[in-house]
Amino acid sequence: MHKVALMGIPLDYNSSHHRGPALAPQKIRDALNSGSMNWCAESGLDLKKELSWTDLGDIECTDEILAFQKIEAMVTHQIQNDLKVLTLGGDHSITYPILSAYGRFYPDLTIIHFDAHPDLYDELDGNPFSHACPFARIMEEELASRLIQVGIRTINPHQAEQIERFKVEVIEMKDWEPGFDIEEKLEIEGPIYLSIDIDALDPSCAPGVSHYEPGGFMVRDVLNIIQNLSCNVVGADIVEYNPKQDINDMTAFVAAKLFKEVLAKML
Ligand SMILES: [Mn+2]
Repeated sequence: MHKVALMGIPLDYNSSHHRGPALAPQKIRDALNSGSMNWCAESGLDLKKELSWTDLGDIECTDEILAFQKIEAMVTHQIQNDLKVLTLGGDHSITYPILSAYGRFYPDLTIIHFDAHPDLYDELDGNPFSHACPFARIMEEELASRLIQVGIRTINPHQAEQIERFKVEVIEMKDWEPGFDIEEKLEIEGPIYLSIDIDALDPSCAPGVSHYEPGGFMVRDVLNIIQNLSCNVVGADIVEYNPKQDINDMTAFVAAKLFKEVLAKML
C-alpha cells in the first residue's frame, strides 16, 4: 500500500527574474540515480527498496492557463486515495494550487515554510500568481490555519504589512539559533505541510537558485529541522532549485538530500 506519491512539476513561468526551475525535477532525479549518492535516509531507511511510495513522474505544465487547475486536480486525486503528496518544483508559485487541494481536506493545517523570502506579495509585476505571491493567496483563502516561516532575511515594508495582516509567524534568519525546536517552541500539533524553497539555504551551499540572498541556513540546519519533526507531515514541496544557475550540480545534490529526508519523514 503506497503512502506517498511523488510528482515533478516542471513549471517556471511565474518566476520574476531567471527561468530554470522547470528543469529541476529531472535534475534531482538524475542526482539520486547518478551513483554518487545512495538512496538511504540518515535513519538507515533504504528508499530505493521501500515499497510504500511511488513516483508518478512529471505533471505536464506547458499550458499556462490550465497548469494550476491540473496541479490542484492531480493533488486532490492523490489525497482522495489516502496518499501524501511530495512534489519537486518548479518555482514557488506551484504551492498555491497544491494548497488549494490540501486546504479542503486538512482544515487545521500548519505550513512550515523554509525560504529567504516571505513570498507574501499581493502581486509582483502585475502577476498575482507570481512565485513571490503564493502565501498571500493561500492565507487570503484560509487554506492553512498557521503559516510559520523560517530562514527569512528579505522583509520589506509591504511584506511586513502582509505578515501582520495574515498573522504569519516568522522566525527571521538573524534570530535563528541552532537547535531551536520549532514544534515545541511554537506549540505545533500538526498536521504539517513543508514548503522548502532551496534559497532558504545559504548560496554558498546551494548556488543553483534564481535569487541570491546570502546569510542563510547550512544544509545541516535544514536536515536537523526536518529530522526532529514528530508531528504528521502530510505533504511537502521542494521548489526553486534552478539548474541553470547551478555549479557542478551541487544544488541538485542538496535538493536530492533534502528529498530523501523529507520522504523518509513522510513514510
Ligand atoms: Mn525564495
